[in-house]
Amino acid sequence: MTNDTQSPSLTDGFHLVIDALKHNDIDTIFGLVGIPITDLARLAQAEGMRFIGFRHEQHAGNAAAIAGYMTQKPGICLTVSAPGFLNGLTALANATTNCFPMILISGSSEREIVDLQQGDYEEMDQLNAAKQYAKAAYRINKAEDIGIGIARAIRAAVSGRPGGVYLDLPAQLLGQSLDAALGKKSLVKVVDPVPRQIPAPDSVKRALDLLKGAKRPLILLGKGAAYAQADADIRAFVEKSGIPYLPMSMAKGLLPDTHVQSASAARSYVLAEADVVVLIGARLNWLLSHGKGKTWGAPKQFIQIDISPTEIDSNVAIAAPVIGDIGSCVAALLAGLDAGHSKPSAEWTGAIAERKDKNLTKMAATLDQNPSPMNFHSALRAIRDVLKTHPDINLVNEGANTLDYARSIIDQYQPRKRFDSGTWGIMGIGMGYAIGAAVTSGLPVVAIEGDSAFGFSGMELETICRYQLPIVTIVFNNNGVYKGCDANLNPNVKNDVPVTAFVKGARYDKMIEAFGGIGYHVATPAELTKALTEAIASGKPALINAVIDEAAGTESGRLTTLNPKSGATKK
Ligand code: ADP
Ligand code: TZD
Repeated sequence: MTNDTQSPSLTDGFHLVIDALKHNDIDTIFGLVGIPITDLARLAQAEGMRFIGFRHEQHAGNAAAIAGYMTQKPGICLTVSAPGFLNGLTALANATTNCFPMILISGSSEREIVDLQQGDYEEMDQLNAAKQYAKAAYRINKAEDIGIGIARAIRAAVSGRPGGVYLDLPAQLLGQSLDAALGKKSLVKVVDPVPRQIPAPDSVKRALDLLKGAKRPLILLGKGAAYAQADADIRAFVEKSGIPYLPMSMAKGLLPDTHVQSASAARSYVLAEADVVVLIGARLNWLLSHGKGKTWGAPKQFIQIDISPTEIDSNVAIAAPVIGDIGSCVAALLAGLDAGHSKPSAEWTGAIAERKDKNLTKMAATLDQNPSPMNFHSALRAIRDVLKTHPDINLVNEGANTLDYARSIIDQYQPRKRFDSGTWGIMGIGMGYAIGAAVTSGLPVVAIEGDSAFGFSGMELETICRYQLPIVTIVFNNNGVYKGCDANLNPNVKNDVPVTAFVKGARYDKMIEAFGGIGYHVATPAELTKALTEAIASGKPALINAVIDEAAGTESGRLTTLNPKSGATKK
């Protein structure tokens, strides 16, 4: 350890970093060791923190980000310089994009050599590289600044709109000594890191007035609403107002998906027909067709609750912005509702109920089929029925068809239990989010993964087995990206591999067996039910290789229209 030979009256950069994190109740670091941070990880462990070591920094970063989302405390990811930092940077950018609080801490090489570009080991100007992908980026150069630097990083990550923060720790900083008493005094405990931001009363009144005149109101809950941990008030607002609501994918479970006011099964209808829409922690980005066009049908007026003032009018005009933290804003709206709010008309709620019934009956018929080989629907039916009996399980989900179908078929019953590709539609979050969720909650995780999606983070199965985490990964194996039945288009190379194809009949279950986990290979819904039930009950790392019809699904799932088409695919 670094401090073995140190005089008791001295401390150093290594110790101060760990002391500063612990001083702010941070108890876990996700990372990957090497020069110059190996001893930092050792010290963290020696000081009673958990260090969860990964096989690739992107997944450590994703674990940190999801831990941040679950707890409102920044998740910490620790990496080495240049390449390790860059591997973590994708996760930092993804966290910022999704408004998850995390801090990427990377060691960096000698400043004088980096700045003169003299070719140091893992040389890179990391601070400047990070700036454009992070909410904030800082470097600490002096040991006595570690306390304030960590405080600054924490506050930047969690206050206002949460996001990813980069913290650069030059190798020589870690080795710097400082008088121990001075060091102790330099630590900073962040006071009120997530301050309430109370909305202006006139903005609340404007919103309530608009709502009062609505004939076909709709509430849209986004993952900002889930993040805010204002679950009781959000539920009370929905129920007291009587307004139908739609959850965005990660807001599922904020109210149970089986709630009578959920309009999920009539999504297209309510988006097109609503006249006043209350956005609570949801952005009008591509996931909501930018608030305009065919999806949104007739012109409508928006009430938008968000902590970030510049989110307002980002895509369409917002009639009633309410700026503040969701807890305070929803509480204010709720208080305002008491004064003579009338519930939406039976005509509106009745029309929605009718659509829901029709769509649910149609979906039930599709789900009840038992094609051979299994398709997305029959596999997801089996999973849905098992998960119904485990409402507190964390669900991770990525892929194209696997993501789109699972999102609509698997119900969530509790808040902040669903973690998916999110705002970027990124592949590769699977095992990182699963590990982050398992470590943070101490509860089991089921990760439903397209076979392509799984491949991005598959090596973390070793991490899952090493830490014996209760994670069941289900790989929807249809032999390729989207589907597995594309043709070779190469006129010059006979039997060339189609661009979307993988090895046919791959046995992903064998991968986890290599690390001592339990592998299952299933081809029918009944086998899937049995394997999943057993795997969850075991509490052990498991992987279920679920064989799915390689012709099922569509290219890019529900995003087919986003694909520009070339001559190659047109013929
Ligand atoms: P979704 O993808 O579910 O639609 P988004 O990630 O697009 O959700 O939107 C989340 C929004 O929530 C962001 O605009 C963010 O600023 C906002 N937000 C996050 N946390 C809070 C909070 N505590 N209070 C208010 N707004 C928040
Ligand atoms: N790379 C990254 C980082 N993110 C992406 N979204 C993609 C590539 C492109 N992509 C998608 O948008 S979905 C997907 C890729 C590669 C995988 C789809 O195949 P799958 O899922 O096997 O995971 P389905 O369920 O079989 O469609």
